[in-house]
Amino acid sequence: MHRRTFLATVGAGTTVAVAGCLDGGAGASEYDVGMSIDSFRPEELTVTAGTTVTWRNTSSHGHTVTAFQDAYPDDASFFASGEFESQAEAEQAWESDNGGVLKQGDTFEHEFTVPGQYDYFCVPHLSAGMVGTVRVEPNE
Ligand SMILES: [Cu+2]
Repeated sequence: MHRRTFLATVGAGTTVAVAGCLDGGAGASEYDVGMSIDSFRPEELTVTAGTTVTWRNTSSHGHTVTAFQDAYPDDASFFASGEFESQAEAEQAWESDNGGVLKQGDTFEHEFTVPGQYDYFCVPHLSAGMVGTVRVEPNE
């Protein structure tokens, strides 16, 4: 009897956890840029300053979101999945152990505070033309 009670408690806890998962799943489906087998969708995105952009790997292939070095406004900073400090560092990390990879369903976020154009790419699929652009307009 004691054991049965214990199992029932676990069952109830599991039900709660699953419900929480479903809620999280719905929220996680919201993103700004998705990914196909070899492209960002959309390739170009325009937002206002202060916007946090969310990328989501909506494909089954591993990708990265990696800024092109210096292809962003002077006052802005480098950004990359894996939080690397530079394009070279991100590329080296990918070469060694797929550093910075976004697997299916993974997301990456970056807040754009400085107006201007930001060009980025996917390290393993640059040769396939997997590049993207975020344009940030002044927030007035
Ligand atoms: Cu890719």
